Amino acid sequence: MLYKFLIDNRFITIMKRFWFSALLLVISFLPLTVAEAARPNAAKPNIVVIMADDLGYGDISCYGATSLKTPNIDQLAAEGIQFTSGYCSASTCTPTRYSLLTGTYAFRGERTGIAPPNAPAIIQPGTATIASILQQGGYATGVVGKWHLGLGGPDGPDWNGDLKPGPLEIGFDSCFLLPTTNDRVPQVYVQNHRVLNLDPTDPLWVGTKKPSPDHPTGETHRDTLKMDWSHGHNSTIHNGISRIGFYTGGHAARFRDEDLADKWVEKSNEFIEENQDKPFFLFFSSHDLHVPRIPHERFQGATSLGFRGDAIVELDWCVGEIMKTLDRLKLAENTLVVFCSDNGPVLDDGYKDGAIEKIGNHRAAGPYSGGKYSVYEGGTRTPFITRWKGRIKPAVSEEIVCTIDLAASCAALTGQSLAADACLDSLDVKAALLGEDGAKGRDHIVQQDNGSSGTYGLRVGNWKLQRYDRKSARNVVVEKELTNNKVPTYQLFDLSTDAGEKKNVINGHPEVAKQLQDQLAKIISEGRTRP
Ligand code: NG6
Ligand code: CA
Repeated sequence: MLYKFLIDNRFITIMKRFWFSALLLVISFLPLTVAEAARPNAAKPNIVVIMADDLGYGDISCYGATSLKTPNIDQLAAEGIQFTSGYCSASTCTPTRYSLLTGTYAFRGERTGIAPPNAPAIIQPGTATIASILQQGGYATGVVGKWHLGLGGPDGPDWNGDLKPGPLEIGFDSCFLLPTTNDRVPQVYVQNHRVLNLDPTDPLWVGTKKPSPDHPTGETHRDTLKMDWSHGHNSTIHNGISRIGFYTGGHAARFRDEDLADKWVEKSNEFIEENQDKPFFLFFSSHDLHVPRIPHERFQGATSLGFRGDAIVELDWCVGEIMKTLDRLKLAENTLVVFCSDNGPVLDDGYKDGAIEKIGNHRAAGPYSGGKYSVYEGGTRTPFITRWKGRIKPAVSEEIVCTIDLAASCAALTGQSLAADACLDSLDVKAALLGEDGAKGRDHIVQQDNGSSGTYGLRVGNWKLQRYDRKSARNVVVEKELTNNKVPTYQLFDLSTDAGEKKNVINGHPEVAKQLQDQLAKIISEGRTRP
C-alpha cells in the first residue's frame, strides 16, 4: 500500500514535472510562433525599392558629388553595399520601369518608349512582374509615386472613370500615383483606380490638341510663367508652368508640384504602417529630379546648383524619412532597401531652371560620358545601393547588377519560382545584391536608350560595344560626344582604360568587336537571356 502510494506520488510528481516542462516549452515558443507568423522573417524580408528619376552617377555625395550633401543616401550606402557598376536598363524612364517590373528588356516589347499623357497600359494583365511574384509569395504590394507606364485599355485612360488596367492588374494591391510625368498633363494623383478628389461636375479632359482657341498655353502666356520652358513643354499651363499636352477640368484634383515629395512620403509611411505585420513590397517611385524641378519651398535654395540640386536634397530627405519609419517600426533588420535611378542625368530637359548655368564643378554623370537618352555609360550606370541591416555587410562592390535583375533576385530571395516565359532577362544576382562572399553579378549587360529598338550598349567585362541602328542618336545631354549626331553603326570602348568612352578602339580589336556584335545580335534574336 505504502509502496503503491510512493509510486503513485512519484508518478504524479514526474507527471507534474513533465506537464510543467511541456507547458514551459509551449509558453517559451509561443511568442516566437506568434511573432514568426505576424512578422516577416529572413526568408520573407520586406522589400523597399526607391527609384529616383534622372539621378546621375555623380549626383550624390557618396558617389563623389561635392557641391551638395546627401547624408541620408550616404548613410544607406555606408550601412549597405554601394555598387560601382549598378545599372538601370535604359536611359529613359518608361523602358527602365518596364524592365524593372517585368524583368524583360524593353526592346522586346511594344510601345515601351517614353509614354505620352494618354498612353494605355503598357504591361498587360497576366504578365508576371516583380509585384505579382511577391504578391503570390504572400507580400502586401504597393507603388507610390511616378508611374509612366500607361493606364487603361487600348483607348487609353478614362480619366473620369476607372483607370484600368493599371498597377492593380499587374500585382500591386494598392497604388498612389503621379500617372505620367510631372511635365506631362494632367497634374493629378491617381489612387487605385480613380483620380483622387475629382469633382464629377468638373470633368478632366486630356488631349494632344488645343481644346479651344483661347486656351492659355506656354506660348500665348509665356510672360506669366513662374518657370520658363526651353524646348517642348509649351502647352497647357498649371501652377505657373506649361507642360507637355493639353488638359482642362479636374481643378479640385490638381496638385501643386511643390507638394509631391511630401505626398510620396506620407503615402509610403501609411503603406508601411498598415502592412508592418506582414511582409511588404513598396516601390517608392520619386518624381525627383525630373523636370519641371520644383522642390518644396523649404528646399528651394538649399544648394548652389539651383533647383536641380535642391531636388536632389529633397530626394535625400525622402529617403531619410522612409528610413526613419523603418527604424521607428523596428523593421530595418528585416527590410531589404534598394536605392536606384531610372536613367542618367540631364541638365536642360526643357525648362530654364538654371541647371546648366549653376553646374560649376558638379559632374552629374561622374566620370562617365553621356546621360539621359544615351547608351554611353552615363545613361544607365547610376547610383545603386542595397541595405539590409544585420544581414548585408557594408561594402563597395564592383559586381555588375541592374534594376532588371530585381524581379528574379527577389523571387529567389523569397523562394518563388519563375514561370519559363516570365522575366526573360532578369538574372538572379541575389548573392551579389546581398554581398555574399565571392558572389558574382552579371557577366554582361545590355543598355538601351528608349523604346522598342534603335540604339544599344553591350558591356561584357570591361569591353563596351555601342550599336546604332538609327543613324542619328540623341546624345546631347551632359556632354556632346558626337559630331552632328552622326555615328558609325558600331563603336567599341575599353572601359578599363577609358571609362569616359572617348576613344573608339574598334579598328584595333576587330575580333572583340565581332564577338560582342554577335553576342548582342544573339541576345536580341533569341528573345531572352535568363537561362
Ligand atoms: C522628353 C521630354 C523631356 C522628358 C522626357 C521623358 C521634350 C522636349 N522632352 O520627350 O522633358 O519629359 O521626354 O523623361 O518634351 S523620362 O525621364 O520620363 O523618360
Ligand atoms: Ca527619368
